Amino acid sequence: MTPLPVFVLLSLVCLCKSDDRLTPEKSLNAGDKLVSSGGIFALGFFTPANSTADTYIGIWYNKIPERTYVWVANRDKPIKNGSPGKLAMSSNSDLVLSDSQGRTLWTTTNNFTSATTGTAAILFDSGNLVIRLPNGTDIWQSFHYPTDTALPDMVLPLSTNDGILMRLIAWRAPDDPASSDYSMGGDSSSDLQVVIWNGTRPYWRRSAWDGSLVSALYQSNTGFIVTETIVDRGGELYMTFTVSEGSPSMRMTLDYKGTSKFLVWNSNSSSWEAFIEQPSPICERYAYCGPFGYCDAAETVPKCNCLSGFEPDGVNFSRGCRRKEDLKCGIDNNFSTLRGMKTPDKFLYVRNRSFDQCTEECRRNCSCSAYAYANLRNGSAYANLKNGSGAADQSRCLIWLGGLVDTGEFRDGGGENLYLRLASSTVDKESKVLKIILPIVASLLILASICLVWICKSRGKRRIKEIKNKHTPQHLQNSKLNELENESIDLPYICFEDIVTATDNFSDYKMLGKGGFGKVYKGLLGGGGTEVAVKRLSKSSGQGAEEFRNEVVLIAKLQHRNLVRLLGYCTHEDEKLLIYEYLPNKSLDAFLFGMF
Ligand SMILES: *[C@@H]1O[C@H](CO)[C@@H](O)[C@H](O)[C@H]1NC(C)=O
Ligand SMILES: *[C@@H]1O[C@H](CO)[C@@H](O)[C@H](O)[C@H]1NC(C)=O
Ligand SMILES: *[C@@H]1O[C@H](CO)[C@@H](O)[C@H](O)[C@H]1NC(C)=O
Ligand SMILES: *[C@@H]1O[C@H](CO)[C@@H](O)[C@H](O)[C@H]1NC(C)=O
Ligand SMILES: *[C@@H]1O[C@H](CO)[C@@H](O)[C@H](O)[C@H]1NC(C)=O
Ligand SMILES: *[C@@H]1O[C@H](CO)[C@@H](O)[C@H](O)[C@H]1NC(C)=O
Ligand SMILES: *[C@@H]1O[C@H](CO)[C@@H](O)[C@H](O)[C@H]1NC(C)=O
Ligand SMILES: *[C@@H]1O[C@H](CO)[C@@H](O)[C@H](O)[C@H]1NC(C)=O
Ligand SMILES: *[C@@H]1O[C@H](CO)[C@@H](O)[C@H](O)[C@H]1NC(C)=O
Ligand SMILES: *[C@@H]1O[C@H](CO)[C@@H](O)[C@H](O)[C@H]1NC(C)=O
Ligand SMILES: CC(=O)N[C@H]1CO[C@H](CO)[C@@H](O)[C@@H]1O
Repeated sequence: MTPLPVFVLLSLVCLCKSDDRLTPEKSLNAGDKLVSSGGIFALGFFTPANSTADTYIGIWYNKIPERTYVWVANRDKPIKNGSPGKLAMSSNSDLVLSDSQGRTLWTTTNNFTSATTGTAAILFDSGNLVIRLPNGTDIWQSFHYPTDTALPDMVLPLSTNDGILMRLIAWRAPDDPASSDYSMGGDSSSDLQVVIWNGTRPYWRRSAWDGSLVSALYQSNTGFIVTETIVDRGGELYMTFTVSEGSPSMRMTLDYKGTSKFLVWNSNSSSWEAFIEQPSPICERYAYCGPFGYCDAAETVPKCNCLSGFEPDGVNFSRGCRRKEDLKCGIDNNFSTLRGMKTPDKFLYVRNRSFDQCTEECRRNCSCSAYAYANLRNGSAYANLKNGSGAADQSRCLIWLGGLVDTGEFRDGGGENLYLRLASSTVDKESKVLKIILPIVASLLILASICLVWICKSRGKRRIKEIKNKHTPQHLQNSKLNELENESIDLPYICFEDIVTATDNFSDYKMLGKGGFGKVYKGLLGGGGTEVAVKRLSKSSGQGAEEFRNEVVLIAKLQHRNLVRLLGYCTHEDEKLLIYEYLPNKSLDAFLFGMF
């Protein structure tokens, strides 16, 4: 017996087992797996723990001991009875999964009629399985057909031109990948919000998008940075999250109980740790306190409350709240401003309105109970929402006819103004009470503000000292940016040369991460050891001076305990830079606005 055939056989087996791609010539059979080039993800056949003999094709983390599936091809059509399956590339460049009897259980549908030699299905280190033509064009990718998991750099559509929105759909049980009733994705009726559904009923809802926080930096206690961004691709809106280079594995998943979780792999404890869960606590559930009611999660025992001017309708909140005083149509046009609110659901999105027109829209309709207004352009990457009647409409006038469900108060900042219609007598009564209390409060306030001004002054001096080499804005190129000075934000301009020094001329080894907005670098400012994270907006980000200015103002206003503090900004020719504090020990309890 010569050793040659054994060697050939062995090398063939090895090729099959370690390769990262399928071709028309090479299919995947039971026991084989594809492994991405860096060894991060694997694709192959699997049978879930505790399951019967059902077999699936899936993608999992190759290096993580706890088997974690991020994608399943044939979740609703398993290969039965342990029969060996085969995943192959058809002559028209589709992936086809078939069982031993040759029945097709799952297939991609690219509708390519001609065979193209050199086409391959490649598993990448991002966890994306891509069918790529020899000329480099991708005709299908698993990231466009997610199951229950979003991975970094995967984009989840919030609004698309064809109205087709992908949803994450939960597994039915921890060991059953079949589609359950829980799903999560953009709400196609408004294009403005993200919802978790239980069947067709909403289970959790994120506040309507107001154009603001389009990108944010979050830092974990182990130093990695998560950036969430809303990306505008020719009028279509996508949400995505990126993590800094060298971060542990992270994923966002909708679990079988309908809870969305951001999870990070902790290699010390060898387990997935959730750092964001929604809905959590229970009172974040959709419409938990009924119409005109909201839940106060800050109380030790979460408790339902009524919006001001309302009282509980009955002994408990099963019917929500009712007006203390009924509205009189045509007379009652007083709006009470509620600040920092989660916008309620079931709004009417009226296009192309100014703020005053929006007020009028609500005022003139007796059944209108509230309105809210935002300029979507105020965000740093404004989007052309579905045109309909023209391109430039960035207004977001929402009006509510009837009950306000699923609203709430953001205590940590964030949220927006909700203008609630109340009976004039209610408003009048409140203003009478104010007339008595006001003088007392006012005198207290004056005292307090004198103290505050004094404290702020001494603090401000200290902070400016911290950031050495602060220069006066001399590189500002246009008047728009000069307006930054007029905004009452105490934000230093940091000169470009200092940033170049701090980041070793934007060296790759200083890079913490990158995303659609650009790159983030770590640096030491002023030689004195102020560690900072520098966000260098890409020149192709399309972010103009106006958007940059808005973002700076916005972030400065939105300083939040979980948001990394903005220390300064810089512009230089067409460079735009934001300088954040870098605090490796900052805890990441929860997102201010949960991403999905
Ligand atoms: C492929 O063709 C089928 C039937 O003709 C159609 O339903 C499907 O949408 C097509 N897929 C694509 C990606 O065009
Ligand atoms: C690649 O080939 C496909 C089909 O032959 C074609 O539709 C596509 O436009 C090509 N892409 C590029 C970048 O040439
Ligand atoms: C499988 O069953 C064991 C014992 O009943 C249980 O501890 C484990 O959590 C189950 N695994 C899954 C994925 O359901
Ligand atoms: C989801 O809906 C089903 C049926 O409508 C219900 O039994 C279940 O309790 C709901 N789940 C949650 C978490 O509310
Ligand atoms: C919006 O309108 C402009 C011109 O009217 C057009 O170029 C663009 O494609 C439209 N966008 C969408 C999302 O329809
Ligand atoms: C794991 O342990 C090492 C050494 O104790 C520590 O430096 C590291 O921060 C820990 N990582 C996590 C994710 O806790
Ligand atoms: C609320 O009260 C109504 C009657 O007033 C009762 O039927 C219902 O069961 C109560 N709901 C809860 C959750 O206690
Ligand atoms: C209020 O607006 C809604 C929706 O536009 C409309 O159906 C309703 O008739 C209006 N009511 C009044 C009193 O104008
Ligand atoms: C948009 O930004 C401008 C200033 O940049 C501000 O005056 C205005 O109130 C903002 N509008 C909304 C609706 O947030
Ligand atoms: C928006 O309304 C104004 C009048 O208020 C009108 O001139 C303009 O054409 C409208 N734009 C769109 C995109 O409908
Ligand atoms: C407090 C207040 O603004 N009350 C007004 C409510 O609306 C009526 C009619 O529009 C006014 O007469 C009240 O002054």
